[in-house]
Amino acid sequence: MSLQTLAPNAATEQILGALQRDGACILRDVLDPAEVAGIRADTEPWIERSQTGPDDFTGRKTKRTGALVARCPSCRPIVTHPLALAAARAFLGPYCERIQLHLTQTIDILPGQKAQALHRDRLAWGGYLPREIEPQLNTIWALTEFTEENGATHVIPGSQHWDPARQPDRKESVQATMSEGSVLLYTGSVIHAGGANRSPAPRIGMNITYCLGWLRQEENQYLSCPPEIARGLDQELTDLLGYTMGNYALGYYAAPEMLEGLPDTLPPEFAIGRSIRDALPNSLLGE
Ligand SMILES: O=C(O)CCC(=O)C(=O)O
Ligand SMILES: [Fe+2]
Repeated sequence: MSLQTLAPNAATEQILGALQRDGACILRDVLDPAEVAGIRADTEPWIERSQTGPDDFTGRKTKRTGALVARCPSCRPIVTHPLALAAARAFLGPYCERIQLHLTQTIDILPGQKAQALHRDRLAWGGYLPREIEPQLNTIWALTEFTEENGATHVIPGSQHWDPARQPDRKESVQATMSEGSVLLYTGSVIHAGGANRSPAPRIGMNITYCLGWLRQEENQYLSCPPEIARGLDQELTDLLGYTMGNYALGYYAAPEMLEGLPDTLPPEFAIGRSIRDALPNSLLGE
């Protein structure tokens, strides 16, 4: 068994087919070396200052670094990468009106780190979501090559379809080996884990994940990228962060004071400096 590796110009339907069958697939060589180098340079000082994990799951020899939208401008086009967004919108579209950004995190697996416990990422929401709902689609961008020795992600193809009681065995997994600049796509339901790093150098991946617009985000995006920073970013990105309505009724806030002639509840765009006219639907503006 192995994961499908697709070309960067793969059609969304092809990606969706692979995700439905295996729960994961690789898109090879999506970023060019200059883009990877830019992200490495931007993230390096933050990774440098990050602590290793406090437990076995996060990894005592693994550094995790978040808030990448606010901290590292070169990560922003990756969050809105058309390939990843098209896949996420197609995969999650049946369950929501809007998708949102769930997590931004570099995962720097240092030499000597043991393999992570196999898991499903949807456990972030506990066991409350019905199985028929796919809540999450993940990307992990290879900022170094991913090899069997340095801890390429383990994935158990097809495990998203398993009976929840079935226990996974690492022997059933394959490793997502891939070149620098490639990306692994995997669902919130497929069983996977970070690998052991038996090499002398770090394995660095950038985990950018998306979820249904009506769920709570793993990384609090309003605190990680507050309005002062968000107001300078592109709308596609701020929509993903959550500075927009999740649907007609989801995500408004009460303005600090009544504004002449307009309702005192506002869509979140207003907090990042978009005009009321841009932020409110025409029906409320009487147009
Ligand atoms: O680092 C990896 O390859 C995967 C990490 C992971 O699955 C997680 O931390 O949830
Ligand atoms: Fe995971």
